[in-house]
Amino acid sequence: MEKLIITAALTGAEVTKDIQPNLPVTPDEIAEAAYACYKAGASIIHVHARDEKGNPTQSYEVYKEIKEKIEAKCNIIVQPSTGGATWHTPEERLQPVELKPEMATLSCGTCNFGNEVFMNSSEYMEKFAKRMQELGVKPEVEVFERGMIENAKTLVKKGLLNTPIHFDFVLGVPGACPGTPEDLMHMIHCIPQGSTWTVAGIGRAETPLAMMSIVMGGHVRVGFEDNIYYSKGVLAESNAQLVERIVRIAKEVGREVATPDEARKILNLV
Ligand code: KMH
Ligand code: ZN
Repeated sequence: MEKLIITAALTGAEVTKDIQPNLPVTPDEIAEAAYACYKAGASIIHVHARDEKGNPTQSYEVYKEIKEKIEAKCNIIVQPSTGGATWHTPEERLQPVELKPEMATLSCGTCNFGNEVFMNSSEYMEKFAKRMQELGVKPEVEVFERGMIENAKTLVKKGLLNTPIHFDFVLGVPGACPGTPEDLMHMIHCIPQGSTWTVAGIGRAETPLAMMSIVMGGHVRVGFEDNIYYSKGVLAESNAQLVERIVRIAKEVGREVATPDEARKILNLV
């Protein structure tokens, strides 16, 4: 089995310091949290930027500052979000891709997202995939619903997405696919052979789905974007604390954890 790639999704676009006081929001806080996660065993940082007021922004300049600050501390893979917040325009969402990061997310379909709609029409998907391909940015295909896997296959057929695809199953978002073990099993059965995949279980689904992935040869995403708690009713102290738990579980079942350079090889980034 390949070594385990752990992604830390530090901030997201929806969580606030009011509900998770340890949420990193400034570029310095994000870089510090990224470094702590790197030391704990993460090899990818999934980044969402915030403006000076703490609101989500897709500003090229803010992502640039965050990327440079993280890269000054360690060689972890920096993966900006192109999902942003539900109210960002496609043009805003695409801005961090212009930094030519090694990876960026590519959401492959529209779904309900809490009380909002997360819009990803074919037009958006094709535009985003094309730009990532032009700039040599590896997409992490975000899958919130089963049909999104088919949309990714369509992008491959159109020559806009290279194989092997790397999927991220984001399961348990209110309004989209739940995060039960059966849901994850079904997703895995539907992806093309040779694909790599990771799972981001939302809320209470985070740890059980991570455990499944560890034993099945998938990879794991944890962090405040997906889950702010360590256990029922107990807020996590830091993103790194959530990474540390995954490293401990992996060790217990004999799955080695990948360094950033090992993750680069597994994901064909080098
Ligand atoms: N914040 C969500 C609306 C991504 O990062 O690519 C979208 C999201 C996906 O978080
Ligand atoms: Zn995200």
